[in-house]
Amino acid sequence: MIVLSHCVSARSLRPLWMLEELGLPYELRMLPFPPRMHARSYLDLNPLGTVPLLEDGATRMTESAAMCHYLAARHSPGVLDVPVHESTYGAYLNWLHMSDATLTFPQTLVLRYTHFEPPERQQPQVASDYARWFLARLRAVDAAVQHNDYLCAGRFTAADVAVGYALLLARHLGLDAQFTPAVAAYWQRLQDRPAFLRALRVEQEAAQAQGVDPTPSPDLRF
Ligand SMILES: N[C@@H](CCC(=O)N[C@@H](CS)C(=O)NCC(=O)O)C(=O)O
Repeated sequence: MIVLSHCVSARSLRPLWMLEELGLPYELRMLPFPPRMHARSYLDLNPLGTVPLLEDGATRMTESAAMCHYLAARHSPGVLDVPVHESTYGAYLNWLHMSDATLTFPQTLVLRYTHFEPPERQQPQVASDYARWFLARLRAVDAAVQHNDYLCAGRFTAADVAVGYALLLARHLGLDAQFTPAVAAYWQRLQDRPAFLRALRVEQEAAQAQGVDPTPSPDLRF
């Protein structure tokens, strides 16, 4: 049984959404955000204190985009996964890595320096610079979905889940109003997916059932 440690609407939504797309059985372990402050015992499992943590037998992973790759390759070869022999394999890997290294990364600076730091440590200049950085990097997504429903391979893949989370985070940061029409339409296609909607419902129900604050972690203010 796969066990996923998750905070509401954190990057761990990527593997949760994948699990729902794949219809796999899993256990969802909800944590208050940030776990390093509110669930100290979690550090025994993941010394980084970050979510997600995915445990699958002896496999332990702490990178959300890698989990999308892993779950697609293991459980959906040639469907949510793009195999090595397909011509768009390189593009697929590029999107998976870009999703966190290029798209989510600048947003975490916006989040931190506008919402998570106390007022005296907030950095409006850093936040606005990295919001602009993020929106500029979205040009790659805009170009890819101008004439295609999904990012690569002519179908919905794990890369769309990984990049889709960056678009969800942008919504929490109020940056979605600046999406281009093509990116906005792509984001709407992702949000309409039954598995995406199930993932959002499941995390709320699990938070309530496990006594964890159901507020999406990007909406928390410290
Ligand atoms: N690159 C990692 C980043 C993981 C990460 O930083 N997760 C955030 C939530 S989105 C977290 O757990 N933050 C809590 C902390 O830094 O203490 C991934 O994509 O999974």
